[in-house]
Amino acid sequence: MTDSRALAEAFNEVFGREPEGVWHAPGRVNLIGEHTDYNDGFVLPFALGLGVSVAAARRGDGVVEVRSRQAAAAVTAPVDGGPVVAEGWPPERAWAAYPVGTARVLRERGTGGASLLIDSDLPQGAGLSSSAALECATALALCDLHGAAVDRPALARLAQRAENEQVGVPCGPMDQAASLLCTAGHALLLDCRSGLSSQVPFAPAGSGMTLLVVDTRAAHALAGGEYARRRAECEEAAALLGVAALRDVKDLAGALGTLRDPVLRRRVQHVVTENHRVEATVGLLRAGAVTELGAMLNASHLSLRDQFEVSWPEADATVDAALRAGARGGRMVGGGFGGSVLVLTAADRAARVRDAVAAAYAERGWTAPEFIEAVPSAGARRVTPA
Ligand code: GAF
Repeated sequence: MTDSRALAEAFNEVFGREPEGVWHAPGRVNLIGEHTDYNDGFVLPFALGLGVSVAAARRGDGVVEVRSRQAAAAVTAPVDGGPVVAEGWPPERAWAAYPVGTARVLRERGTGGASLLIDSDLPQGAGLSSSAALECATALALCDLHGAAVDRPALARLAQRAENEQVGVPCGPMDQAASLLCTAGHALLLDCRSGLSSQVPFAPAGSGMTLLVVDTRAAHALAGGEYARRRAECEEAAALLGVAALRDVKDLAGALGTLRDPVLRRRVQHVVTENHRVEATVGLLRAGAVTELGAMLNASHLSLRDQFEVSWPEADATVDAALRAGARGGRMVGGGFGGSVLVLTAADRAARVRDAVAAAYAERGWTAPEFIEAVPSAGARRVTPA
């Protein structure tokens, strides 16, 4: 996590005054439940120790001014604007659509202008929700600064709306909820229809296990058309089956018999079975059977690869090499078409697994992957003043 004192000093240099506080929101890894959130289903993410920090101070002129330690451009925009996506910002300002869009959506809850300095230790494009972390850190800062009382589930929905309406990315509710609602030592079981969530104890190290996040270095982009196409296919299948969302399919065999289109059948097969895998995984976690999670991760990966068709070559090669080196399981995480893989391994095999994955990339001439040890960490919070 960013050093908050250094960030406050940098804020002072940039804006010529003290920030009123520093806020932090983490990135996430989804343990299981992929492409289920926008089907009203279940997800089980946990927060990473890495994330986005924001030093901020109020402004009285209805303007939001954002700077980032990872970007050169300074962006100033009125809080009272329409969707950022309609304003055609140039690519070098694209990152600022997330905080500015969040400020515009939160306007309806009584927040106003602010100066924001952003810092991130999350790799971008690695499928670890750097955008949601940026929205959530901004949202929390604005609410605290302007005294807006918004509970965390509602704030997560507002941050998701910022991404949908302001940035134009049709993501589901998982990532913002994970960033705002996760707690250390737990995964978050979220029912994406009701919005209700519960904390499921999850401490892999306590069972002698390590969770590795492998950044495959194949950057993913949610705005790309494939994610939107998967959503549309799921909606089409639900309409043909006469249900509100694929979460409502109770008879998988019957549903597969009804649908003629083999593509839609594959999509339904994934979503329905993935929801069951979330439930099974929660059962294993509650039983303290962390070592048994590998089978769930492997089944999820095969389903995402073959039924939902969102995996990519580096992800498949990572899972394959990790399993050959003795990992218990692994799967792609996030929207797909690039990003990261989650690998579960006995802690005393982790080095061997890492070496095997790195060797598989070197053999193929791919850019070397990055490894992060994932420890279920705390959700978004105000860092200073404490
Ligand atoms: C991305 C989206 F932002 C989430 O809402 C979710 O759909 C995920 O892909 C797939 O499970 O992270």
